[in-house]
Amino acid sequence: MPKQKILTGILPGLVSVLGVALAGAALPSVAAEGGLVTISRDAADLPGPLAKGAPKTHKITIEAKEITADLGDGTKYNFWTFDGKVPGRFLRVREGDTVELTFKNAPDSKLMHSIDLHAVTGPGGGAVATQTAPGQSKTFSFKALNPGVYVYHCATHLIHQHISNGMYGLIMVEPKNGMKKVDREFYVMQGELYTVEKIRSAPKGTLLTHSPDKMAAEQAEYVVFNGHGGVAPLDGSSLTMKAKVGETVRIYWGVGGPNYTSAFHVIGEIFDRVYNQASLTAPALTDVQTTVVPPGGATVVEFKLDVPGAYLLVDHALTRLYKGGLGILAVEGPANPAVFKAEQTSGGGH
Ligand SMILES: [Cu+2]
Repeated sequence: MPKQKILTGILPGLVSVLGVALAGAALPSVAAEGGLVTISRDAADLPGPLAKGAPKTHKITIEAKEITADLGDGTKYNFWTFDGKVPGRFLRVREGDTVELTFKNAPDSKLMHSIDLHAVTGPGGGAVATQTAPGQSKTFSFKALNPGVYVYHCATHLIHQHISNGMYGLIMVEPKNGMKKVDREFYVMQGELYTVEKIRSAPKGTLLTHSPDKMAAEQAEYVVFNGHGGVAPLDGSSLTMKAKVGETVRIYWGVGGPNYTSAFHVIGEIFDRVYNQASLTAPALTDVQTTVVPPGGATVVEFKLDVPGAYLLVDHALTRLYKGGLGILAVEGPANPAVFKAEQTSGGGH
């Protein structure tokens, strides 16, 4: 089908198309096409809450890896990653714990890399201690003094390029008494890619090229969630999550950026609680539609699922939806006509 026909036929009805397509079990896959490696981290890939107890020391090793991978729309990109995934893994420690962090840079890397964790109290957040050449490693330790959910990122010149290319993640410092239990937790981070090629203009299989000029102008071609730059049904897949009616979900939402502030919103839901700016010690906001998350910042939101269907995670600066910024929370379970009642509409016929 000609690209223009797809755009005019599907884009205006994207939400309804997805709503129909995802009511059943057939979800778009996050797996890359053609066997090419995907760096997109599954949004359900994070450790559970920590057991309570005396302060501990966590020995953590993180390795910088430069990987060519599928972008989620059939094109390829040279990602720079922590441990081969975007975002880097969700680190979880407790207030008062000590972290002994060994930072490695893979032998086949072309560049220096490092790590700056916003949970660190100390120069550079660790970046001054971890500027690491390919094949080398550095170790430093820090005490997690302040509870919260913090961004970490590479802080090697050009920092914004290292972040854009995928070097960001979240570290949670749980409050001493932990958080209230929820049924499911998800981990999503928003980022931007600056490519010479316009989005959806290059043939499948093309290795895209980073554009320093577009990065300097803050004109991203792609807005990615967990490094995934595809929008189902335009590109065949999106970042997907699954849950059930009756469950309460918590989403840790961080922005690597490097430049765009996110207006985080879930289409069809209302956040029952927002831990604004990822502060876990201030009282949570209640009943929030959209919450603002700056680059290098995070939020934590919770909501109960009352009605089955597909709920779209977006940056409500909605131009970015069409640049790849889409997550789909597919909720299965019995209909709940007391809360929502509608005739199923055809997604394609509008
Ligand atoms: Cu780096």
